[in-house]
Amino acid sequence: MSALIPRPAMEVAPGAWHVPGWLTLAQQRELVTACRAWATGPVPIRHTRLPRGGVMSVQTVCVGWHWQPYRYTRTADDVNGRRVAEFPDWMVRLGRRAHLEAYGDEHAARDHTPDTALINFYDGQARMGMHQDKDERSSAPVVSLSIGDTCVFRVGNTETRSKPYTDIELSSGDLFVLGGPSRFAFHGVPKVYEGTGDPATGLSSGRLNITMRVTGLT
Ligand SMILES: O=C(O)CCC(=O)C(=O)O
Repeated sequence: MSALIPRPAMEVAPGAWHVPGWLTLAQQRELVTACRAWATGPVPIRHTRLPRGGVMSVQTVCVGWHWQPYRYTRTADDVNGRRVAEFPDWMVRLGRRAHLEAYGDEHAARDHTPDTALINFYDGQARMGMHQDKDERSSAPVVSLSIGDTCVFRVGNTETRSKPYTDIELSSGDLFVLGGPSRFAFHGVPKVYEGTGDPATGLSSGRLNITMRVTGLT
């Protein structure tokens, strides 16, 4: 059996940290189980409709607050009108640990209180175009966890969707935190490498991404 060798965190852009292999296999399995339950209800996972009529290629389910383009609501008015699942305390603790891992600031990590998670499922064809996460009223960092297939994650700049940007690979168990000067940087997922995930995570195919955010809403 090979030992897991911790790899160092890397600052990909100012305030944007990549921590490869942050989640253990057991933690990934627990997250997959939780996400699978959320995907069935109270609000089922779905392809989000875009204001101009298109649909996103990823499927999304939310906890805490329901996201649709430009707004967060407690009820999923564009799906079945039901209130989304509560944001669990264990996820707040996970978000705080991720914050501490990225920035090493115990005080700031204790104050970090995510209240929503967007759970995205990518099949082999799904992609996410370059966008900014700016529907939150808070500039607290966005914590992102990846499970399953490896993808190319593109981290750009705060001004345009195009260059300069940096492409990295996010693999199963990786943590990525987008905060500080990069909090509102454009970012996206131009490619998923189908079939690269380990089914031992509980995900037999595809890629799961969980972003925990602070909405700043009450
Ligand atoms: O799937 C990812 O790694 C990124 C997801 C993302 O950009 C988002 O949910 O806003």
